[in-house]
Amino acid sequence: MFCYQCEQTAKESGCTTFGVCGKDPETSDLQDMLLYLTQGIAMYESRLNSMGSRNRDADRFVVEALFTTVTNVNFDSKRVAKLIEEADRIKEDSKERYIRVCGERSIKEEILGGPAIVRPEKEFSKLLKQAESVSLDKEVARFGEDVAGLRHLVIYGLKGTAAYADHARILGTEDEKVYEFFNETLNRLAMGLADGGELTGLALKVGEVNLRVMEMLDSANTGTYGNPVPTKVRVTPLKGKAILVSGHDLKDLHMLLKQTEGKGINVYTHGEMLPALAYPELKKFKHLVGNYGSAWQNQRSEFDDFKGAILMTTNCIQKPKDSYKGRIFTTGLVAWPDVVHIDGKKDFTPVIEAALKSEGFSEEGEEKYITVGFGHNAVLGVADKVIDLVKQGKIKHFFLIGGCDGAKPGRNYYTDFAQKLPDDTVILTLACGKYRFNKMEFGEIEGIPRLLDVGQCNDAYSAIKIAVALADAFKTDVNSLPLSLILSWYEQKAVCILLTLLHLGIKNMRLGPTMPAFVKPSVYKVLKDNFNLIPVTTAEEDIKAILGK
Ligand code: SF4
Ligand code: SF3
Repeated sequence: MFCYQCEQTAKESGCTTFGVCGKDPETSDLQDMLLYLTQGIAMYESRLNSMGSRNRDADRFVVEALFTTVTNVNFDSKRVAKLIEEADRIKEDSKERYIRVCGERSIKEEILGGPAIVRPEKEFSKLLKQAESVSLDKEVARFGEDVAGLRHLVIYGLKGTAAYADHARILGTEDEKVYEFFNETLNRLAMGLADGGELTGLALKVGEVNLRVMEMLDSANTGTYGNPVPTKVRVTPLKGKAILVSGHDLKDLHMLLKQTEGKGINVYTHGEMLPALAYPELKKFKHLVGNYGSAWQNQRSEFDDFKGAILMTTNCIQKPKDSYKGRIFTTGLVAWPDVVHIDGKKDFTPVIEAALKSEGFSEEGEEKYITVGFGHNAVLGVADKVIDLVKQGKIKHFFLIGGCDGAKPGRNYYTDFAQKLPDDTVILTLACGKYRFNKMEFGEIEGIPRLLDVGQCNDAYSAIKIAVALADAFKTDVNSLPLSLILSWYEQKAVCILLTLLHLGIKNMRLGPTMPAFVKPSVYKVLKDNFNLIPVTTAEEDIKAILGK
């Protein structure tokens, strides 16, 4: 196995014997095999697309396959092996279509090799050997570290974008151009693209397409569930039976809320599901009572303590403890071996039964609340007031402190940073990294809360809209605003968001807790020279460097 796609990677260079995330070598290699076959599908589909022929099933499969290989999504080698079978079937279909369409148009078909012609072995042990032969370290051997690193930057960015495209698709929003981009990009990589300049351009293009995808997801979420509104959210449990819903998929939560209505079960959000509590069509369910726990890396103790059933809708899942293995469930693309997976029509009866069988909370926790729901609509609704406060010097600086959370000790940086900021600054935050400080008291500036929770990681789109609106109001550009971006990354969604911000030309961002292992020094130099992307140091030093005090 070889995997260095996340921040947690072993020795900051790569997991080679077992994933720090819990991914075993078998699953890791099979995921690389799935990625390889997906490139094969894309090789045919990109050619078909340029001839005006499309196949939505193949397009959707490409996106789902990429999302499956994101960190902390699928740990189940058997499920990945099934996807490999499906990939093979789709690829052979695409190939047939390619030959047929070329024939119909009297176009000479290209003789394709590599991923386009590989057929997965039928016998599992042989398949594993075959998968090993296409694991991503082979690219390092073939292209050298720097070029392979750039190719992987593109692939990991695509994986993140695929996750958002899949969420948007689930709510009925798709874009042909986006699918074409996935096909074309995977094709270029499969054809051996090795030019550093072109790869850098392609990485920024991933950022551009990701912006479009986040916009699609934003309109899918707000179009279906309404615009988030500032909402006081309880963060301690209520007495009674309970279900905890984690991950990013709002539709799963909505379906579960409908299925649990009137059943005497309280539903709580966990991790990245917290922003769901601010959507009008979700918060109207009285039994959606609040948030429990914090970010994904604390789940093993928090799920252990939770007195009900748990539903994982997407990443990030960790190896379940035996104490709750019988009451945790997965759905969608997230999976863990031997954990009950709910698919098809999403009948959540097993989750409901497990909740009713569990003891539930015997008493109420001490009342505690936080406020969420500051998406672009809510913040831009008070834009005039915010602009006035800036003009009067009452708000001196904005900080976007956002991104993924993780397990490493260095992540206290983000808590320190938020805590040490002067009172005349406003913090925008998003994604699960916010749990480092979202239960702290920051107060208000003339009625505007100093801490504004913009939403999930994909709501980076909201943050961008807010920044652009502020820049417009001050007749300047985003880089000239009194705004600093302090980002934390962990998995590949953070990679595509970073690429979006770079595509927008945003400079002077600070990134931590460490630089990605696949961003090699030569690539980092390009990012430093062109965008002044800076690694985080200490909260004191960085605040001083930004504010001069
Ligand atoms: Fe290692 Fe991260 Fe890959 Fe898991 S996803 S195997 S922790 S690099
Ligand atoms: Fe967190 Fe996994 Fe990235 Fe959506 S839940 S941000 S790490």
